[in-house]
Amino acid sequence: MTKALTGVRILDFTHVQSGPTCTQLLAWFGADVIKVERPGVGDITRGQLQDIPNVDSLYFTMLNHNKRSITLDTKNAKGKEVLTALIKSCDVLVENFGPGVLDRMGFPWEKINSINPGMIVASIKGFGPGPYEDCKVYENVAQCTGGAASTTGFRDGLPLVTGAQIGDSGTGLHLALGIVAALFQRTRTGRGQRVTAAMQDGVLNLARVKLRDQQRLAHGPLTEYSQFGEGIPFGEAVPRAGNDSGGGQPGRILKCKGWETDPNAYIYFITQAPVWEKICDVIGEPTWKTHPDYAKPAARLSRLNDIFARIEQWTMTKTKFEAMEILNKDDIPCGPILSMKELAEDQSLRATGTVVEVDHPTRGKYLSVGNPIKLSDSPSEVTRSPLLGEHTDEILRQVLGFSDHQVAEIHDSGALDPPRKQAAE
Ligand code: CAO
Repeated sequence: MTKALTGVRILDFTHVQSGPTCTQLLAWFGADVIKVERPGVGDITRGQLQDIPNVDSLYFTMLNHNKRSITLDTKNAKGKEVLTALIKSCDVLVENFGPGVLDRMGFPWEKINSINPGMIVASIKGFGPGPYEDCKVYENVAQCTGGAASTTGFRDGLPLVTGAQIGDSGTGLHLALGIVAALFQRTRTGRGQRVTAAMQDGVLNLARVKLRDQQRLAHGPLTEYSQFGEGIPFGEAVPRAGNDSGGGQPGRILKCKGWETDPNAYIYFITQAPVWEKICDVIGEPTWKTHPDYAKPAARLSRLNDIFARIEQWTMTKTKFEAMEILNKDDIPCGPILSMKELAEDQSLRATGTVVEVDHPTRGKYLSVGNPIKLSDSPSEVTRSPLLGEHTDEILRQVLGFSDHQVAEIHDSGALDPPRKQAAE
């Protein structure tokens, strides 16, 4: 069966997390992703956070499914020839090197464009043009500079980063969309183009509602924030709002049965206005349906702490799953706080392929997150990540069409060998 991106070939120069997330998605949609790695070293994540000695880490395997790996020293003269051949044979080059690396390698956009005018060159950098454009950036730097950290956490505590990798994986997702859009435009123009996604921009895009709130501050306090009900004045910038909901409906994380020993025995509970009367019935406060202090959303705003304390008295009598079942019958929006252990064991996520078991020749079986985007006519199978350089000869012969003699020459040139260490002075 053909897939959405069957026939698209990607020259994958990505490493660590942000870029690999992007190319993994493209591979799941059917693109042939050829990951170019440094001989002997490979993507640095192969050896990071290793749980089993000398085996590709889960960090690497979970970000590089469905790809092929070729090792190539692109600073070697013959290596540059092979890279040029790869540029001619691929549709898209994806990279997330530090600023200026591709230029220093001898492959600026103009050169790539002259080698293959149809090639789309997609890049992730930490920042767009501006004062920080030369900086190297990792996940938490992006979360901090993109507005997420200043708006995450509790008002009287430190800024917080979130466990969801919105800087790396979030920007990888943005880039993937840019690449697919550029591929679509190329069907009309025949031309390649540059696609860039800066991690700061990606995080700010995901923190868009907080820029909304920044502008609302000029017109008065943010009434849905707990601090309004607590009578604490707002400053010049959007404050951290704890677990307050980002929408217009107040929400909180509340304890459930077992919270004393289970760190995840909690539920997110939203007091959505249209179901307020049902909430009153469920928690055993039917008089609140008509009481002037509780009946209307505006009246409730200054009493949210008391209201949620009362709701929590009720949630503490139920497990998070019992509460979810009861509340959902009445369309009361809520969500149990699910641990990674619970998600790993969730059979419905297994059934949809969102959580998959993958077999790897040196690591054995492990769990991964499959393609979260489902296409009805382009199903995704998750296949294991490649070993370092596993497909080098296959790519040289089958993709680039090199003869035995040429392949031998490439081997002899040192382009496939780890760079020799410089002798100590
Ligand atoms: N052959 C020969 N050299 C290679 C090579 C290959 N196949 N692949 C990479 N290299 C070389 C590069 O040419 C570069 O050399 P120079 O510095 O001499 O030009 C060198 O490897 C280092 O590249 P780098 O700057 O990308 O890597 P780093 O480890 O120093 O920095 C990172 C890593 C992530 C901070 C940086 O790549 C970056 O800022 N990327 C953009 C933002 C990003 O994606 N960050 C998210 C990372 S995930 O948290």
